Amino acid sequence: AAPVMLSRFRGALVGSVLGDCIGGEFEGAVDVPLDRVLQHLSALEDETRGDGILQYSDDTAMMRCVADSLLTRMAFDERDMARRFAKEYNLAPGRGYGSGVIQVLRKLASPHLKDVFQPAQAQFGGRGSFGNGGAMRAAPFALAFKSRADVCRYSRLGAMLTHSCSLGYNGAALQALAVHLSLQGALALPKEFINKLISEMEEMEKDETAQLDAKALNLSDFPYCSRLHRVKELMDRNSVSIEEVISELGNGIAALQSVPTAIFCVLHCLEPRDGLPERFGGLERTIAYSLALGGDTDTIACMAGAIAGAHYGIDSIPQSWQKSCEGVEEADDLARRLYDLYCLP
Ligand code: 8NA
Ligand code: MG
Ligand code: MG
Repeated sequence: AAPVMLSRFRGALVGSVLGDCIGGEFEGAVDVPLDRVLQHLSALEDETRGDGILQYSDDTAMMRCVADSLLTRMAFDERDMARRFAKEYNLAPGRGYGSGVIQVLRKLASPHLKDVFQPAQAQFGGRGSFGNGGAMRAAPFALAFKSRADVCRYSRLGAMLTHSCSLGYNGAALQALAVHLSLQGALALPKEFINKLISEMEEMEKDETAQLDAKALNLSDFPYCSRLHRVKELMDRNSVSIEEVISELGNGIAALQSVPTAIFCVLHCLEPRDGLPERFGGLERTIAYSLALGGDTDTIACMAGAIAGAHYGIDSIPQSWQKSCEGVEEADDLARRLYDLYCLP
């Protein structure tokens, strides 16, 4: 079974980078007609295309820091990971970071900083960020840790370096868990997959801090659980419009409005869908569909790409797509090394 698992690991990180690079085209767009998505995707197959390779953004830059840190330290080391985020931002500040997180990354660069979690806690008047920046980089946690409990614990801590609101770090844990389950082949039974995520989030959202944050933001008591129940309802429908998905699940930069959405994209595209080319495999459908939702397309496609890539494996990803995106080889290398680490007794 080793080659299958290796293919899934590589698919997860390469899928994540592809979503980021390919999705960047429509980031922030309100209305993205499917025609435009398909045009953008078919341009990837055109080798004579003159506009060069698609660049990755903050999503991939930070995912690489997470993977590098886990590989170097062979464990979660908050100081090392924080240092890598700060250094990466300093080297390439123009990768499209969220406007709030920049302040955290600047503070994390200080050699005098005692508590690396403190800068994130000072964000947004002390409430912390609920953005999807913790979730967009969470995939490597699922490749570094075997048990569900560890995947949860460390993806949350890793997110807390920049996102101290529970909506931010619980969204990261949800994304890491989805990749974890997908690596195990859990998407073969979609209903069980979503039920497992719901029961995990029920545990997480029972927490007092999660309850208080939800109240302070005027959300229902178990915000992720209630979105995941909506995902389940949408799965049961024969046809779902893009508009319904956006209004039920969201497509924004908040983790709550994008992680469940990314999970839905993967589930919805397990089967062929009207409007998407028949020659597309599941990973291609997932990325195409994520882009068509508009909004935070690079991040939603990045998260959906990681979950889908873990399910379908590296061989499902067209070579032309891989060649069109910056950072694919590096992501593939990180995935192979995380696989070796994972296989250590
Ligand atoms: P962040 O922590 O700066 O959060 C992103 C944004 O969410 C902030 O700038 C705020 O507007 C808002 N926000 C978060 N928490 C709160 C709060 N407690 N109260 C009020 N407002 C809040 O950065 P991040 O790392 O979470 O951001 C990730 C996203 O930004 C990714 O999608 C990434 O690609 C990037 N990005 C997105 C867009 C876009 O148009 N969708 C554009 C540029 C960059
Ligand atoms: Mg981005
Ligand atoms: Mg984004």
